[in-house]
Formats: sequence, C-alpha cells, structure tokens
Amino acid sequence: MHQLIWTGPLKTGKKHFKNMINFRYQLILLLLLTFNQVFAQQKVGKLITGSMVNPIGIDAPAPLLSWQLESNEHGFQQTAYQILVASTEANLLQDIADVWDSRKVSSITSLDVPYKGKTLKSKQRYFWKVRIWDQQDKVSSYSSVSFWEMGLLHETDWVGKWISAPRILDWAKFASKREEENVDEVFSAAPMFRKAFSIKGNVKSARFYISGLGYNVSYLNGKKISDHILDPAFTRYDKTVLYTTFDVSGMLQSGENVLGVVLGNGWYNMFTRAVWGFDQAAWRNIPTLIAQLEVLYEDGSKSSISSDDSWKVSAGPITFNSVFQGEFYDARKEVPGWNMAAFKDTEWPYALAVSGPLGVKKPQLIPPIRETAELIPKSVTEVGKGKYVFDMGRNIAGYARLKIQAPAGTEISLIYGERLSKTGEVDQEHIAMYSMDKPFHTDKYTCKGEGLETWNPSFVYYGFQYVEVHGLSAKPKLNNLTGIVVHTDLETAGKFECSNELFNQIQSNTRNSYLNNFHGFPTDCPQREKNGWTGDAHLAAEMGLYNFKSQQAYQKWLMDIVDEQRPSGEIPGIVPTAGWGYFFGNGPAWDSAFMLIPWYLYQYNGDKEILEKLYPHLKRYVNFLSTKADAEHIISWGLGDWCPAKTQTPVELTSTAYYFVDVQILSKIATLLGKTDDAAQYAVRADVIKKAFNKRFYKGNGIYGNGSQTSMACAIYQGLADENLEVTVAALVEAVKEKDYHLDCGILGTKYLLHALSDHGHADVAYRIVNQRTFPSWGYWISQGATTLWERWDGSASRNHVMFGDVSAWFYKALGGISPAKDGAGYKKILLKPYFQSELKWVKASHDSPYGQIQSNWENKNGVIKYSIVIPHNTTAQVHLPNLKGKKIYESNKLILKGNKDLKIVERSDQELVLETSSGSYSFNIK
Ligand code: RAM
Repeated sequence: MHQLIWTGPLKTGKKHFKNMINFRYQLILLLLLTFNQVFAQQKVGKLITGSMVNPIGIDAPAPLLSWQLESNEHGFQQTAYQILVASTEANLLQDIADVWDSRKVSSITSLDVPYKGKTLKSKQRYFWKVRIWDQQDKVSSYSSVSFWEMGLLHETDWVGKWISAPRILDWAKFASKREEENVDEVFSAAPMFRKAFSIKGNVKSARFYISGLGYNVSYLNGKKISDHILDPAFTRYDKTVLYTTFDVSGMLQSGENVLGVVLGNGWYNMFTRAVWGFDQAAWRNIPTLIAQLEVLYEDGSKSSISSDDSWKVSAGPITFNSVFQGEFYDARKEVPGWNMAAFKDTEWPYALAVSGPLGVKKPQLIPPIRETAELIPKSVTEVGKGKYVFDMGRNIAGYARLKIQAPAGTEISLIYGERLSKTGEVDQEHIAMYSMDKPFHTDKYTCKGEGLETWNPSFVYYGFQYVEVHGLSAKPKLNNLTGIVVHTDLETAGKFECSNELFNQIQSNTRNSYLNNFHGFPTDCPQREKNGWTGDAHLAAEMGLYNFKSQQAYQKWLMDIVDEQRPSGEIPGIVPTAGWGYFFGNGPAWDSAFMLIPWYLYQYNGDKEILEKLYPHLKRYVNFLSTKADAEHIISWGLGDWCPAKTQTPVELTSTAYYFVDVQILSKIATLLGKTDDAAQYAVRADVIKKAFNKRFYKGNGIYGNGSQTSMACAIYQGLADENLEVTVAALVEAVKEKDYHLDCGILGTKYLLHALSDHGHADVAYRIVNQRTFPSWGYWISQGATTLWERWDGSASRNHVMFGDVSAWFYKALGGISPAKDGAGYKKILLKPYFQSELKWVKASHDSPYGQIQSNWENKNGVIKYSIVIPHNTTAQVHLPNLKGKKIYESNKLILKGNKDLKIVERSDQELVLETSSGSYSFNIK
C-alpha cells in the first residue's frame, strides 16, 4: 500500500511550500493509485484443472492448469505467469511451493499449462495458485487458491475386492416371474450389499471410491452418498471400468457405521435380447462392485473399509431391472433400516469375492447423470377402463415419480412412450420394435399399503412424453405422477436468443434433444436404441460445444472408441458395442466422429492433449480407410445421407468427401504435433483425393453428383469445390430455390447446407430455409407439437434424435457470429462475423470460452444496427462489419476512421470493414 510521507518539519515559508508541493504530488499519486485499484481491477479469476474446478479423484500425471483473467479495462493480456503448487493450503498461502514452482515463465498461454513438478501421489490433494504479468510487465497479485486431488493411481491402491451376490441365493422367491420367458431371475433382481464398521476417533476426512456395475446407488448410514444417477457411465467393461470418488467426510459418525450399496444391471448385465446383442457381450456378468472407504483421523492415523467377502448381501424390493425393459419394485419387500447401524444382518448371506470385469479402472471424470428437473404433467386423460395417460408436456429422457396411496399388493404399471395411438393410448410400436423381450419401457410398482408411497425407478431411464398408468382404482390427480428429467449433467456454455420465436423454439428443441441423448455417452435416441451412434454424435458435436461444457464427456467417449478400435484400425458404428456395428452402420461418414470430434475439441476448447493421445489411433484409422478406396481413390462404403427429406445423394460422394476430410485433419494434427513427415504425406494424399473427387463428381456448371442439395453443399462445405466455388454456390442456391427455399437433405447434407450458404454470401437463403414451417423443416416438426428434434422429416420414426441439430451451431455462428478464428484454437483468437438479417430485430448470443465469456448482441432499429460485444481477456477478436455505401460505423459513438491500439482496421472493402480488437467491451453503431 502506498504511504503518504510528510518530508519536512511543520514550518512556514519557502521550504514549507516545497514540502507542500511534494505532499500534494504524493496525494495525487495516491489518488491515482487508488483510482487504478478501484477502477482497473486486474486480476486472475477462475482457476481450472483439466477443464474442471477443484476436481477430486483425477488420474492425469500432469494435470493441465488454466486460468481466466479479469479486468474492467480494454486489452488486458498476459505476458508471463508463475504457478505455485503446494502440498498444503497453509504452505501455499505463505508462498511455499513445496511441490512445484514454475518460476516466471514468459508466455501468453493461460490455457492447459501442463504441471511439471514432483511426481503426483495417489489420494493426495494439491493446492495451486497463479499470478501473471501484463503488457507493462506489471505483476498481478496471486489468484485465490484452487486444488485438485489424485484418485487411486495404481492397481495396488485398490485394497477392495470385486464382490457379487452368490448365485446359490434363492432369488426366485424375491424376483417376480418374467412373463414370456423363463429366464433365470438371478439376473434381474437388484442385490443390496451391506457392511457395518466402527469409527473410533475424530474424522478429519474420508473418501469413498466405488465402481458398482452395471449401476449403483450407495448409502452411508442410510443416506445416499451422492446425487449421481445411473453411475458409473457405460464403458466396454472388459477394457475400461470407471470408478467414482466421493468426499464423505461429513457422513461418518462415531461408533457403528454402515455402508450400503444396491446394484442394478445396467449395460453390464444386459439380459434383454435386442438387435444389437448386448445380451451376448463378452463382459456380461451378474452385478458386481469394488469399493473402499478411506478414513483419515485428526491424529493422522488412517483406516480403510473395503469390499470383500465379509460384506453381507440380500435381495430387496427391486425385483427386476433392465435399461430396455423397465424396473419392477415390490414395496412389500423393502427391508427397513437395512443400510443403518441398528439393523441385524445375521440372517443375510455373505457376498462372494469374484474375479470382476477385465477392464482397467479409471476415474469417472465425465459429469455424472443427475435428475435435472421435475415436470408437473400438463394433463391426465382416461383412455379406457382403468387406463390413464399422463402428458408431461414435453419429450424428455428420464422416468416418472409416482406418489400414490393404495392397499398393499396393488400393482401399478407405468408404460412409457413419446407418441399416442389414435385412441389416445401410449404407442410404443416405433420404439419397441428392436427388442425381442417384453415388456418394453414399463415400470411395475406394488404398493405396501402404508399411507402415501413415493417411488421412482433407480436403474433405468426412458425417452417419453406420455405415461400410461394401469392399476389405479380411480382417476388420478395431476400430481400423482411427475416427470423426472435425467441425463449427463452438462453445464451450460452458451445462450442464443433472437426476435424470431420460431428460432428460439428450434434452439430449445435442439438443446432438449442433445441432453436427452447424453447418458454417459452420446446416443441416437433415448428410447428405441440408446446407442452411441458415431454419426449422430459428430453431427451434433459442434452445437453441443457451443451450448454445453461437453469436453470431458467427449474425451471419455473418444477413449471408448479407442477401446473398440480393431487392430486393422476399423471402428464400429455404435460405441460402446458388444460387437455389433462393424458390419453395418459404420463407414467414413459415421466413423469421422473419431477424427472430427477431437478436432472440434481442439478448435473450440484448445484441447491439444486429446490430439496427442489419439494420434496413433487416428493414423491407424485413416490408413485403414485408405484400404477401402478403389484405384480412383473413391470410397463407396457407408450409409450416406441418412434419412433424406426426399432426394437421395450418391453414397460414394459423401463417403469420399469424408475420406478427404479425415486425411486432411490427420495432416493438420500432424503439423500441430510437429510430425512433419506425416503432415506432408497426408497433405499430398488429401490433394490426390480432392482431385479424384472433382474428377468423378463434378459435372460442370456448378453441379456435383446428382445435383442434389447435399451434393453441392458437401463439395462446398468440405472444401472440395475451390476451383468451381462460385458456380457451385450459385447451383446450390438454385437447387434450394427449386424446392421453394426448403431443404431437401438427410442428416449429412443438413449440416453442410446452412454453412455452405452463409459462408459464401447467402445467409439470407439459409435464413429462409430455417424459417420454414412447412415440410420438410424444423418448423414443420414444431407445428406438429415437437419439443425435441425428430429422426425423420416426416416424423415417422423416433421423436428424440439430435442428428439434425447442427442448426443451433448455425445460430451461434451465422446469426450470433461467434466462432474460433482458424488460427485461434480454443478462442485465443475469436472471429465475430454476424449476419445482420433484416427481418430480425435483435440477436443475443454468448458463449463461455476457455478464456471467459464472449458476448455478441445486436439490434436493428429502423436500419440502425447497434452491435455490442464482449471479448474475454488474453484473447483478441477479429470483427467483421458490413461496410455498406452511405453507412457510417461508430464505436462508443466515435466514428471509426483510422483505428487505435484497441481497435485496428485490418481490411476495408466495399462490403466489409474488418477490425482487430483487444479484449474488453465494445459497442458499434452502423448508421
Ligand atoms: C438408426 C439410428 C441412428 C443412425 C443409424 C444409422 O438406427 O437411430 O440415428 O445413425 O440408424
């Protein structure tokens, strides 16, 4: 703190005057400094470890450290940083970096700086903080303290054993009979495991590590340990098994304690027979768990309670559970107090130690699946004697919660679906057709008859809007059944809104379908299949990254693909898989998920680590793909432009284009990773494919392939039409006009079309396509009552698919104008290029980039455009504004003539004014 110093004696006269001046000077200096501190608050804000805040149970040997800068001034940029890491918070607060001191590093990087200190130890918590230097070499104060905690890094850290319920147990008396099949009931009931232990002394901290397969719900002293649902996420259990770490420090009590775990079948023990053969999975086995509770006492001593054959096990009220079929619960079979200390478990058999799944244990870092909303139904209708249909108001993924009072033994069935038949009943025809075992998506609850009973299933989720209820004696009230929304709890990362209500509805439907299709991995639909279709995933990935913090979730799923990759390099159409999808459904258009999603993670999140991790696998894939090409470098393999509105596009056109894209991405990644030979070799190959593509598919006059919208849009969007760009764009516009400004594409073409148009001067045409309300269009679905996106333009199949969802990315990119610049991965350099559509009165778009929030908002009042932007610190932006004749452009009410240090003019043409801005907020007026 600056101090005022009176340098002279208290005298009058000349000297005194001099002292006075000196004093005054200091006063002004002080005021200036205070002003600076009050108004120019420059500091390090949010700290992020591997894209998480204060994570526990991680396994990265060198966690990636990032931080955001905060200031209310323009152009605050970092020129150097210093990171301190300590083993205790006390050490760190005294700047004692006993684990790592990076020292001052001259660098503008504030994203993903790899830790380079001492070797990190299992279970250890590490505290870190950072300070930075700005352009004037002024150092900031240290950030607040953040931490990360390591999980169980070595197999030897696991003291616990895998345990299961012994098969000899007479489950049959607990399990209800399956109607059509005489399948062994052992497989379908949910075992409850119990372990009593005592705590002596004062607990300082406690961690619970568990992998309970298929799914687990864990309790400590009768309380649920977490709000995770359907935990852990699905992986190929013979390759990878995820475990979760919980801080349970506050849940222990002195004296007797009890751990309780209930296991569901999930995908680990999928006995339901369906097309994809998960019942035949190599990993399939009865539910199993491994767990350990590690306690640290105030006096420094430790104890651990781990799973072994001293645990007790019993059947309970969940008599049946299958992710495809449903869950049956007999409340009369509840065992009161089973997971609390007073309960006597002497009658319960011991658990059995088993070999467990083959997969390597890894921490679950993807956000958990959670209940995220509870919907009150819109209506309940009697559709037949004793049959009532609840309408949840929108199509969701999740389940229903029943609140009911009925005599003991009353059986209530809940039948889930997203469509109604003509007579108003739940229609499952289009979603149940691939499952051989019945019932499909049905819960059964048997009442215990003790007052109000509240129940929801634990080990299933459904895609539904309607629930048909059987077994009630009278018409229920609306609040007897609520709709619980359940999905991977991805944090929001972006918001788009505009004055066109239809667009806002499309945006909302798209976000809904995206979330409805994330349950530990991206799926095609939450009802019929619940499969990790690769094509659907990559088509929705960019919109996913604009709207949500999906980075961890994709990292996890990309490693799932690695687990599925065959030695040849080949990958299946669905991931995870029990073996289905290598002979149907794959091909370059779907497999490109493996190339595109890591590439998107690099572009949108600056994630270079994923590229490094995957590189050998990606190379193997691309080399495999080359074997699928004919002598002319054409690939005819794959599904093509799936679910088209009307016109089919030749498969070889879209497949060969993806072949080009994949090879080109590999070359770019090789360049980034310094693999110059690979980079050159694949660049040459990409060029060869490009020539071959044009030779085969270019028909002259801008027409590619069969002249379908997808054909031209593909050539433009995938960067294959450079030589005929202008005519091809014109031909595409013509093809759209021919359909009266409707799209005529399947899932591939729909993604290319809007960008191909708006990136080449025809955003107005793209706008008209999106603004349609007649078939085929998003607006058509909405006019039919859609609250999600559908699988087909005519609505004939699933009503909860996300593969047509890239339109939301178009909202952000074209109308909001936000995207990472080509040379600005992770938004280090931001491109702001909004299309000020004249019918729109306003647009508000924002995105939480790794550096902080980007905002891009505009309004059009009688032809005067007001454009306001916020650029996060430590980034720059390139802003494109229309430079129309007779219009003048102002920033903060000052006419932009020459530019200044925060606002450089980099290009001025008749159409455009391109500015380069530093960080901060700007407000432009185009009059
Ligand atoms: C359907 C899926 C998915 C699609 C595949 C090819 O069964 O639902 O959307 O990618 O087919």
